[in-house]
Amino acid sequence: MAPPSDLRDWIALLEREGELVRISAEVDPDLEATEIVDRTVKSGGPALLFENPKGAAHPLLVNQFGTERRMCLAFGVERLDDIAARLEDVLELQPPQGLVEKVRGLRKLKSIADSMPKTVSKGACQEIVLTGDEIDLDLLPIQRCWPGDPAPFITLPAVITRDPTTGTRNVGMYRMQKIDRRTTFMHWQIHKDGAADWRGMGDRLEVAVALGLDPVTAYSASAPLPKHIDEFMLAGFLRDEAVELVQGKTVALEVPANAEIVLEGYIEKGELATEGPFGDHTGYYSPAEPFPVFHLTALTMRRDAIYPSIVVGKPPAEDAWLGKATERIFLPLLRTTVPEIIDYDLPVAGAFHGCVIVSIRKAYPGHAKKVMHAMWGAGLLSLSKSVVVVDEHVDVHDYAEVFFRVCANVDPKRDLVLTEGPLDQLDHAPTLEAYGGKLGLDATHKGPAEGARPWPEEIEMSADVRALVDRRWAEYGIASGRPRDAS
Ligand SMILES: Cc1cc2nc3c(=O)[nH]c(=O)nc-3n(C[C@H](O)[C@H](O)[C@H](O)COP(=O)(O)O)c2cc1C
Ligand SMILES: [Mn+2]
Repeated sequence: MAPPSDLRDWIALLEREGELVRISAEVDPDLEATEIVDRTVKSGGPALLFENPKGAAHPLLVNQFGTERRMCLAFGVERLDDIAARLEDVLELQPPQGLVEKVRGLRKLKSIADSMPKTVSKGACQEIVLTGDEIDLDLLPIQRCWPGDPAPFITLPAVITRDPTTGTRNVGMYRMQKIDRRTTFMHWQIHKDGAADWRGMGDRLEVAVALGLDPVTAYSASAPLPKHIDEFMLAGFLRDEAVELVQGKTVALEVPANAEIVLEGYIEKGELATEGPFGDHTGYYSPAEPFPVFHLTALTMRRDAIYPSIVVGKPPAEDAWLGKATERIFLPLLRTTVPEIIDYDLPVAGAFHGCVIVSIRKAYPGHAKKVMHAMWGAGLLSLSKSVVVVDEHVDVHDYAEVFFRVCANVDPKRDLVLTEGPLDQLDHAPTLEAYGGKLGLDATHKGPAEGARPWPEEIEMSADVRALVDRRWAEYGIASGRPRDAS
């Protein structure tokens, strides 16, 4: 099934699939909505459409991404790995051999060409245009998520900028603390592309913010692409349909035509103020710090616009599944430079940058250490605080098995790598902000060339005995237990 074409199409799909509940009771976007959402997310519950958020003129959609099933519905796939398979197919573009191959190759090239965003003349996102004094963020049910948050925060935006030097577009998801009816902060962390556009700005940097997109385009804003790649192109590829853009009303930026709401405006060079604290995805409040101020020049909307939000906090929260989508989608990309990687896992409890588990096809001494350094050199994975490397036959998603391998196979003196480098700006544990220690754990089997004694063999039952017990299982009369060999 094709991914939804806009937020309304997505809401209709969620409703047909029994994945959305409408809440007509008046609910306060100040804290109350968070408590409802947090309980719902942690019990694997549905997306919530608050039709009567207190004090606002528009409904509030939360938890659209909160389960694996909804994430798959969003992308129109059975399993998240199916998304990666399509990407892998394109990345393995080889010079075609015969005619059939050539036609197949052309089709692949076409799917890339068709992914480029295209400009259209009219968009539903501009059915209503408010400028100057008409702009009023109080119309929107912006959530104040946690008791220590000083103000409401826009949490699910696609923030659009252009590189002041090259002109390439960037789209990112960065929280925006509301300051007043026409002003917010822009939380561009130091390692992000949005922050690079900001650092390179002249006197003014124009910014557009799209809210309420089709789920794939909304996801793409959170995708850690290299700086020169437009996130809307990835969205077009993943949707199999180009993202349509319209010219902004007051900025020289294009915005998604299907957005529910668009905020247009600018950042003034050197204008910083104190943002935060914010109850963050680390499970702690990130501290108040200076961040740029965003001035709105227009607020455009669809008629009856729906405002989307996401609540982060102690994991697992809704953003877990945005992270898992990235983990799956980026595996083929990671493999283009580190082909020995079999699989990897970013545990949700590790808050994305805390821990990476990676399995490799080990071929030479120090190979696991090479892969650790590759991870610490790859895009935003470079912020990973710890990397655990296991052999190819270990299931990286089975944390009990990974723990077993770490305990069984690591000599801390020989197999730990302690180094340092950039860390997630939100991580409060390092002595300095955004920089500190990193830990690598080599839990692979080691050879003599790595200073190990002869490695013992792992225990496995022989295949013929397993087959025999499978055949005879009923005869033994054991009701419980694993009747058939699952390995
Ligand atoms: C719900 C959610 C909230 C996020 N909030 C922020 C934020 O406030 N600041 C930030 O720099 N990154 C934030 N991120 C991470 C960025 O969206 C992500 O790193 C993305 O790759 C940034 O895009 P860029 O690399 O084009 O800058 C958030 C991600 C999610 C899923
Ligand atoms: Mn980017």
